[in-house]
Amino acid sequence: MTNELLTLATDAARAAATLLRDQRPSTLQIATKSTATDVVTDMDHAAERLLVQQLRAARPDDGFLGEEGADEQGTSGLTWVLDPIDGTVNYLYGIPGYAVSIGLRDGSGMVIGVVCNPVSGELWSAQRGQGAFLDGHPIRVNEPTDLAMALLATGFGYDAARRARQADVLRSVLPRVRDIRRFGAASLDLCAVACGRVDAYYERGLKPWDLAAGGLIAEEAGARVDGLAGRPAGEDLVIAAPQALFGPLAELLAANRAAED
Ligand code: LIP
Repeated sequence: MTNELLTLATDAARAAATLLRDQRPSTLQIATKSTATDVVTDMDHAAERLLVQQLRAARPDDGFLGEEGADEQGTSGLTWVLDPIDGTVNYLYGIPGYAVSIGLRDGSGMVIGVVCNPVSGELWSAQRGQGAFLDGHPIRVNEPTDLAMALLATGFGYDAARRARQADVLRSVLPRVRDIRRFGAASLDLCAVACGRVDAYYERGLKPWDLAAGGLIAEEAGARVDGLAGRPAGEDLVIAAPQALFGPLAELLAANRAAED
């Protein structure tokens, strides 16, 4: 059954990606959310409506949880976790680093994940226990063992006080690693870990829809995706890294209280 669900999610992601890429108005209607820099556009809402409409048509009994307001319990035991535009600020500025992220979860966790970059056309996917793929080709994480040679991705919140703390953490991390990349979309950061474009990723403050699909894709590509001190990956902190790198990175982040404001 998961093959059919993956096909459904892939088709929906590509439909939303086409909408975002080809029907982006020259002037986006913008509103703000948690802070003045936390924006949502009319295209975020349009893409989420399209995703819910297309998925619900095939799966009327499933639940929905979306960044822009979709929130339905469902009766099937399956819930679609949607980020219609992950990397909204990049979309607003015309930076080609945003994604449509579709996860499906059951009572045991994530079942499938699909992340599509509308500009590059790249589509990452995974089914629980069946590996991770980029455009249908199998992908695996890098296997570095030396943190000092690791290329890390991270991100920052919208709240100024949290950003100050995240800068403090970054100040300690940056000299201990090869370098840092800040792409601006968590789902693409997690997919970058999955296909070896970066060695690891960490960020505090991710919402379920940021993590759902990309977290499964990274895990199925061989990454450990967790929080600190045995806690699961979540809003406190997400660390995605190859097994050999996870411990040293987690130790460095814990020493700098990266899971605290
Ligand atoms: C984004 C995340 C990213 C984070 C950004 C922003 P959004 O999500 O994917 O990792 O660093 O600040 O939260 O708001 O574009 O959906």
